[in-house]
Amino acid sequence: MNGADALLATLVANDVTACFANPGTSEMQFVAALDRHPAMRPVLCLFEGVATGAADGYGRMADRPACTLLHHGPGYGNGAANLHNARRAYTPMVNVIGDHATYHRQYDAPLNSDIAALAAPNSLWVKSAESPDAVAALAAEAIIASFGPPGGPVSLILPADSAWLETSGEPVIAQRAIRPAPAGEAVEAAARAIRAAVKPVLLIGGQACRAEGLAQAARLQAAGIRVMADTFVSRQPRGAGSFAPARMQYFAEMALADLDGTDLMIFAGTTRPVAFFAYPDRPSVLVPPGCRTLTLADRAEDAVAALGALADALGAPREGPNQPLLRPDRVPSGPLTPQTAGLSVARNLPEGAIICDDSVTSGGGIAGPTTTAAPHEVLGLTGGAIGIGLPLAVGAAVAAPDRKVVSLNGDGAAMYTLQALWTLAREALDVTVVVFANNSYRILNIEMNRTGAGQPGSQAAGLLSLGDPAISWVALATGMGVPAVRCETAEEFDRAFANAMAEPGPRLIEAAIP
Ligand SMILES: Cc1ncc(C[n+]2csc(CCOP(=O)(O)OP(=O)(O)O)c2C)c(N)n1
Ligand SMILES: [Mg+2]
Repeated sequence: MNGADALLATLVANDVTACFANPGTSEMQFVAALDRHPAMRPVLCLFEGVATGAADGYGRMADRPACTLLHHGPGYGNGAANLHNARRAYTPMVNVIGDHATYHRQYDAPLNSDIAALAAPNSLWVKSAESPDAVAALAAEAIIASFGPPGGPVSLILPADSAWLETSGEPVIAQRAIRPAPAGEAVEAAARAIRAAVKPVLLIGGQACRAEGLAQAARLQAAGIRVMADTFVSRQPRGAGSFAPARMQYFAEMALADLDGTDLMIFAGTTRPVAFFAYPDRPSVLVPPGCRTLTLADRAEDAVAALGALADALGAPREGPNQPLLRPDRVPSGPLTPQTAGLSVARNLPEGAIICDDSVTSGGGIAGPTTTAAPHEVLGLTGGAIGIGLPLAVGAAVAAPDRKVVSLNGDGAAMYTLQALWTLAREALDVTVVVFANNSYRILNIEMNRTGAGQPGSQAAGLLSLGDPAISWVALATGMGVPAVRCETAEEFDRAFANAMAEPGPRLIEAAIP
């Protein structure tokens, strides 16, 4: 048994059984050891941003970490944007980063870098296994750290000699920490504050937006408290049978207008909301002036228990409002827009589907009608780094092979990590990819105006347009083995989407929207 075996044995013993990998020479021992540990499923990703985003999607759906296999600092660096997103989704994930043999580092060979420094900002925990005997215990430590609570990515650096040298020893089992229940005073204080408030709002995020949290939050809504969810949520049930909280608006002035008159904001599983960006003369903090704020449960605490206790304390009904099943009964017609596409998604989405949302300005068209679609779940962009919609879908489909996965992407967003299409085909994953092809970074055209940067001239407009040359998503997808169709009308999209929902396997729909 060598160090790589020790690592795989401990990962598998702790139920870490998926590895999204892009290997190099320093990882050859790990790759070879995969043959001796068949319980680990290796998934080749042709760019590290795909591997890290896939591990995020897997972790969100499985509630336990996948691992990645990354090559030195540069491999890690390529995966950093989606690790940033995963950190802000609090997703458990174990990055295994191959490094030079310990004695080789001193020679500063081309791939030498300060991996620990690179990994630190997006890792809850970073350590290097400096000997093969250290590997198993550190792997268990890494897994524990990734669970938090709240969870997040961790990074285990594996020098090549620690992987190839012999070691003995059993796999180490990690004990997962549980979320502490919030203090009784927090619940009592929240109940008191709500009784005294005129217009209280409960803001939920993270764990509070999962099914159990939503059910408790719905009880509070039934008791007269307005419940809102964070703008971007890691994983949230939606559709028939789920409580649909209002959402914090994206733009600061709209958020504050929506909150007008609110005199109390209580946070569960999240913190005080802030604007996504600063704009000249616009506020950063999305709490109305004079409004009191109070934390019921922070991100590490058991927000579900806290919401339940608060609902009990306020004598809320046992059950709150749930969404009905109301599917659009007619095929939408006319030009294809995000709105007509949303109707088609709502009509055809199967029960249990998982939507991976990186659809930027097209998202609003889908969100509305799907609130009464068949029950499904949505994985959102928690860290603002676009290019997650395709990788998330890879990981979600590996974690939940019996569920249909739908990946919704802006054309700009999809171009960051389009290599994921190849992995979808290679692994025959049941994923339908929609690319909203408006040939534009549309949101940035809106932001150009909002930031007061002025009207774009031809140079500036060129940086916001994807139209010249136009990207053929059908060519890109078929070139990587994914069957694809382009739709230009609402009817065409409805048919293509219905077909994709009816058949298993990867599909891409290029939605040509104006
Ligand atoms: C990693 C990363 N790089 C750049 C950006 C800045 N950015 C935000 S939205 C956007 C363009 C989105 O375009 P697209 O996906 O086509 O959506 P659309 O606005 O057209 O709906 C860019 C480049 C970002 N958020 N993340
Ligand atoms: Mg676009």
